[in-house]
Amino acid sequence: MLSPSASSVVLVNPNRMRPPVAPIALDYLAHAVRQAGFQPEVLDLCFSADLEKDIAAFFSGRQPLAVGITLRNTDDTYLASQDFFVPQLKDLVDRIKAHTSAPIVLGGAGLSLMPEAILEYCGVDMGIWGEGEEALPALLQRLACGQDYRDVPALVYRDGAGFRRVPPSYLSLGRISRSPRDAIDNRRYHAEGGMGAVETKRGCNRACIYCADPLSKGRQIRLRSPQSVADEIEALRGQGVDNLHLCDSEFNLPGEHAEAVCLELIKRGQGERVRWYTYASPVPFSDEMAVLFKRAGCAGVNFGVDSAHEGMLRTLRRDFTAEDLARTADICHRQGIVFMYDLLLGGPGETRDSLRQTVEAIKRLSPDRVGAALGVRVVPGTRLAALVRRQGPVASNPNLKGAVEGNDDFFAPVFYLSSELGPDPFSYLESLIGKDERFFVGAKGEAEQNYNYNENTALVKAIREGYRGAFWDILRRMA
Ligand code: B12
Repeated sequence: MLSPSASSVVLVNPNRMRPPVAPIALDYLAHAVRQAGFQPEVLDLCFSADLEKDIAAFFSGRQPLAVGITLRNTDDTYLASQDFFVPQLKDLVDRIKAHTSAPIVLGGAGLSLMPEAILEYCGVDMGIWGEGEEALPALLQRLACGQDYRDVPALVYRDGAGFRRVPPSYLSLGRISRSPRDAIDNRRYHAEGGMGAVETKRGCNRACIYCADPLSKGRQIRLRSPQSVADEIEALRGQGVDNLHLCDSEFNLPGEHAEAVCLELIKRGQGERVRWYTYASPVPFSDEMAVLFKRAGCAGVNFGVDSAHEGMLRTLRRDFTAEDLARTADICHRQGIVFMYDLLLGGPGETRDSLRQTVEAIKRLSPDRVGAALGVRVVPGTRLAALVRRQGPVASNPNLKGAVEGNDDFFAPVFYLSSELGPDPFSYLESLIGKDERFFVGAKGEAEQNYNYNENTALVKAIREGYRGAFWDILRRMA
């Protein structure tokens, strides 16, 4: 029996979706645990051809202090595919347990949406809910000294028959030191996934009823300094990564921070050396901001607009109007910004009429691409989940699709699809889109115009052929 190494911690990436997306979380966490005096080792299973063999080989001769596993996505969030990843996670946990007795800790954006249910299902006793840079080292310190860890911020731990959550203390991002981005193979992810990743801030203070982000990143916006963002981009460029996707939920909230980051990139001449893509809100957006984006290297913006119907925007609690969508589209056209409008259709109160109005309005605004997702994943802890509960039992709710039987806590993928859309809303949406090739739909496998990035073989092939950039923009350029 090996004695545990008091300082080593294994960080595991189980995400095997294609195209591959770099597990930036492990680059950040490896740095944080190293700073705290521990020795991180990454077991990245993304490219593994034989899981069992690679896990066995990795743990042979190693007995770490703990094993941290990241769960980025609980499922692929599309009604058309409903691919649920938690069973795969359980399988991985079982395999790892067969090779090490080290305690397992789960974390990640997906885990944070329903930590207790996932821990229970996977047979794991500890998880970190939200950010890991302080919580994970704090937990490791307690484990290393054999001390009680039940007050570590953001810890979710088994307590008798159930679990308890310790409240998180959201990080001030100026306080944590910048990751050198050297723990994962960013070069390979760029070559096979077409882009790298960087964050400029965390948290979202908006009230969108369906959104999972505040559950994992908190409601308070915390900014990174533009200098540290630019330094990190330089570190990635040093690894050959010159196409990036920002990992902010929406880069231009707040607008001044986005502009400050752009100014720093422009000052350093990075605008000519890197191409980056981002999610953004249609408000605030201006000609001045668009010009800064472009000069700073922005190659495309995906605006999460959800709908162009005033009533639906209010129901979803978006804080902009259909008029704002028109204004932002005008600015993008005028300033030559390639942009996508991402729609989230079928939410509470959606009718055939509101759907038609949205599709018609969006066609008129003429974004370069449109994402049309029909069906809204109900995430526990959101206002949408509370609304669904008020509508009565899950299994007999006519507005729900997916795993509705015996799934009252929305653990397996369940989707809101307004019954007011009538029978076969997918065909109706298709008929509204018609032959307009700017529209993407969330589908499965090799379907045409598929912007589900789960086993998207068309994208994998394009990236192999040399395409780089955001997936939606690669699909656009391939057309
Ligand atoms: C940017 C983004 C994308 C970009 C990624 C670009 C890139 N190059 O990285 C693109 C567009 C490609 C994308 C695709 C998808 N995405 Co996405 N994406 C995001 C977004 C906005 C940021 C992700 C990110 O990297 N954050 C920054 C890192 C540092 O944060 P983090 O991973 O959460 O890690 C922190 C903590 O969670 C924690 N932590 C993480 N791991 C661990 C492990 C341990 C042991 C511990 C202790 C802690 C810990 O500490 C970390 C540092 O603080 C998130 C929402 C969000 N704000 O996080 C959605 C999000 C993760 N995506 C989501 C989804 C569904 C997808 C897709 C499945 C959609 C699809 N069907 O195509 C694909 C999956 C692709 C894949 N291969 O995994 C969902 C997942 C929801 C769910 N139910 O699980 C999210 C939460 C969005 C949402 N609100 O619904 N995405």
